[in-house]
Amino acid sequence: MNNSDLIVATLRKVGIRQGFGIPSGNVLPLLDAMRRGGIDFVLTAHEGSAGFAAEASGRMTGVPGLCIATLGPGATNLATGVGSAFLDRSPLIAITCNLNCDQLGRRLQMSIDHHALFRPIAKATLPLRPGNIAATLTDAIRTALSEPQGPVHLDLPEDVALDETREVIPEIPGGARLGVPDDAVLAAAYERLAQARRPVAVLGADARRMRNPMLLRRFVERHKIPFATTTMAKGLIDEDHAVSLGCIERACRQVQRQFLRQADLVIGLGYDTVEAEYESWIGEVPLLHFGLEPADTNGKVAIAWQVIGDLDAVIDDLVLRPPLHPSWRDEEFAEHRARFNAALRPRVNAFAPHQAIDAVRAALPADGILSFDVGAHTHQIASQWIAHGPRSFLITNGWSSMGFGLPAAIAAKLAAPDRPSVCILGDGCFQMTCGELAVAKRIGGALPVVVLDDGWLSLIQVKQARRNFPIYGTDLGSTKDEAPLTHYFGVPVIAVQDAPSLRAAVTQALAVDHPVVIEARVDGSHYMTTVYD
Ligand SMILES: Cc1ncc(C[n+]2csc(CCOP(=O)(O)OP(=O)(O)O)c2C)c(N)n1
Ligand SMILES: [Mg+2]
Repeated sequence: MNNSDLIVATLRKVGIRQGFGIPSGNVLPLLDAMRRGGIDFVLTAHEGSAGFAAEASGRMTGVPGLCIATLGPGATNLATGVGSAFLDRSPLIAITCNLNCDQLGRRLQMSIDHHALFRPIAKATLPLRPGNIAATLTDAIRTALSEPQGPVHLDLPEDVALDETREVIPEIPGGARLGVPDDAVLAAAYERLAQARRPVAVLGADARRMRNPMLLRRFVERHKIPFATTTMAKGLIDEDHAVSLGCIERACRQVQRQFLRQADLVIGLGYDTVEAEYESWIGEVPLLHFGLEPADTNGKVAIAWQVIGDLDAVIDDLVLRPPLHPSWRDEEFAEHRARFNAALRPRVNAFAPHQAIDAVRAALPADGILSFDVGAHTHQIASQWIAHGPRSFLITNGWSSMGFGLPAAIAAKLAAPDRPSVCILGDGCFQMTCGELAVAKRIGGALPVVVLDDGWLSLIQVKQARRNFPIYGTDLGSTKDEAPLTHYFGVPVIAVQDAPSLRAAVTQALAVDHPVVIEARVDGSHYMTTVYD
């Protein structure tokens, strides 16, 4: 057995089934060990996508995602995806392959200091060296899975990859969870909660880490507390719930802020400020923060109490305490939702993004997975989409990088092949990652890829207009009057100009065994009012 075999056997024992990446000569020993050792290598079009796919895989499965790249430019490309796992807190192992040990640090083709590159965007960056492979992998896995979870980078010189080893496959560590807070801390939190007449819960990204997200639902139901979510926490409680308020800090955010500021207590549940800092929306309302880390604020937020610890244990404690009786009227939530939904769907004269998003939602079954990308469409989707369950709504909001949507959809297909999956991309994001369609085709299975073709980097164009900058450098070029392509890399294309055709196209594309690009030619004018209200 060589060190590559040891690495593959160990990662397989962790539960890793795929690694995403692009090979080079230096990667070949590891690639061949993957072939022999039962970890599929998924060749992507760009290493950034490999990182995003691995990140999404980590989120979907709870097992660290794996991505692989060559040195230098492979590593810098990969870094974009690794950064996503860092700010969005997903377990991930990123391996860069390298020159031989005696060449490291010299001025040689493609060679840079990988550890310096990954240090700011990984929880750890570790060299793999002979005799120390099993211990380094154990350390990496434990670190990636310990709260807050995140990426670990490993550097593998080619001679190390090829060296024979007598090391044995190690026992696989779990991640360290946070402790359970003292009774007194939990009791004080409940007491503070019991004083509130109009409490609102806001679920955040770290609540996704709960082993039992049903506790969140039990909490809001037992104490009759309405809940909103951040973008990444959508679906942890079915948003069709009677006390659901929807997503905050996205399209029509002012409607949400107005409601939240009527509260007399905000309860942050797994709230991670990387998605939206508290001070941007909380106003004067006091905060009761339950998190994996203390709330990061600008010092002006009225923090009533904080509880840091294992979220399952903390919320279970709140669920077991006597029910509270806030003074909300039941109708207030439905009234608010109606107001929010109406604001998100202004009257339009042409096929609009909000109509397209509703059409896709209508075509995707409730248990389906939506992956999408970064732009004005993200804001609209986050506010408008109804997410019914955990792990059904894949987006990056901490890292917020264009290019996430399509690789995430590919990873979701691999992680949950039986669940229907749809991907929505802005046309700018599509231009950045359309090569990944070839990957989706190789993998097979239905994957409607809906491109919201509005001809603009709309989010940036809207910002230009709102901030009185001339419109410049944001025009992608309209394709409205051109016949659509018949295929990208063998993936067929359907062009649609209205909501019923889009819904029908998605339904049709969900029934075949290959990806389909659905070009939705939309007019994004309403973003000007919905995205920046
Ligand atoms: C890697 C990266 N580069 C730039 C940005 C800044 N940015 C955010 S949204 C956006 C425009 C995206 O355009 P498109 O995909 O067409 O979506 P739209 O805004 O039109 O919905 C840009 C350039 C980013 N978030 N990530
Ligand atoms: Mg666009």
